[in-house]
Amino acid sequence: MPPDESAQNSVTRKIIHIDMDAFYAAVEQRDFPELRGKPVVVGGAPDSRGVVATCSYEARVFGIRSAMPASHAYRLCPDAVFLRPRFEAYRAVSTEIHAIFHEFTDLVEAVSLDEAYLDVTDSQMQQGSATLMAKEIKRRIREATQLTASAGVSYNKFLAKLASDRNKPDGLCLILPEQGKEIIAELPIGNFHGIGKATEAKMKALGVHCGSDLERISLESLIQHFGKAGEHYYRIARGIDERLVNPNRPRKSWGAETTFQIDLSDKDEMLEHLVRQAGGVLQKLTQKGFQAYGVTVKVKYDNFEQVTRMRTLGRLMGEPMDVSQHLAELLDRTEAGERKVRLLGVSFSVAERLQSTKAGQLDLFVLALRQP
Ligand code: DCP
Ligand code: MG
Repeated sequence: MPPDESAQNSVTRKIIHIDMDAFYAAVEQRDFPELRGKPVVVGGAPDSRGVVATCSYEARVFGIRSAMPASHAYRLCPDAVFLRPRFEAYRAVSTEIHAIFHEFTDLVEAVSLDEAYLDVTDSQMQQGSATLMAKEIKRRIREATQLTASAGVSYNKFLAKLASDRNKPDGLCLILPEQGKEIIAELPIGNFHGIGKATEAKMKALGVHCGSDLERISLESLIQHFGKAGEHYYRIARGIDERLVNPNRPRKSWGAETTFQIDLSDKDEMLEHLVRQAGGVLQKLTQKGFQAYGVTVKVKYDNFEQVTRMRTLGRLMGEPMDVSQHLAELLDRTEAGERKVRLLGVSFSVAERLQSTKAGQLDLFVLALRQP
């Protein structure tokens, strides 16, 4: 499914990159406490032709690294504990952390078991602060898995990834738009994500040793030497990376929520707000050609207690319907009004994409909603 471009095309996006620390090794140290504080190498046996998948930070002190032959790792640290991977355990953790990511946004791109990008530009969690969201994600990961993750926060994927690597382990690093270019200028060319050994050598032959060298090379020259990738390098050198966060799973619901500065106590005001929110969401999802079949209202009371009420909408196409009536009924099934409300949210569960020929009919539907 194509990513949600409307959310991602804004000039300043908020991207979080999350990467677990020494992932396989950390899971082993969690599950076998006697391994904690020790050099642990996960991968092939030291007397085999296998390689190191990863190792604990205690093992990294000896110079052991991912992808190194296990026999070499053994020579560097004979006292290390060598373990075969237990993929089941790693997959279970991966499932847990991805569930956490999806609480913050639907725009989650899993890169591997332990790594993902999140586009939180439109997320209302943590008052919309990406840094606070990253902090909260780390906290929840630790709470759920007893493992640490590092987080990078920035305005594009390249810099978010760079940031997550900066303060490992258990790090949190923010790269602001005004800092991006300077950080890239000083970055050794071999540390650019996506530039492997071969490209690094080629870059150095062109006199490019760091980001500022790269910025001096013309676009034509970069394309001449690196083909299409040259364009990407040209932009990256300038802190520009417009790659979208590509959600791996199609999103199953579209929603919006707002935390109010001052808790609401007037029910009419709450309903008005819900109708407005629903209008915005429905417009977006119909533009994308999705059909809503269910609506959920979320209410958080002033004591942070939260309830959701949902109902199905039935067939929508071709028959403009008054969603505000549904919203009113759902709100009636909560204690909103009797109790003060600090947050209201509305979301729609969506079905498959519609044929483009049906789009006109859906416009009618949105119109009906906007004028309850
Ligand atoms: N992995 C692998 N082979 C590699 C690199 C990684 O099998 N060449 C596996 C083992 C890692 C996991 O993928 O635990 C995640 O890879 P990372 O590059 O994120 O490395 P770690 O999480 O182990 O360490 P770091 O703290 O540097 O992220
Ligand atoms: Mg990792």
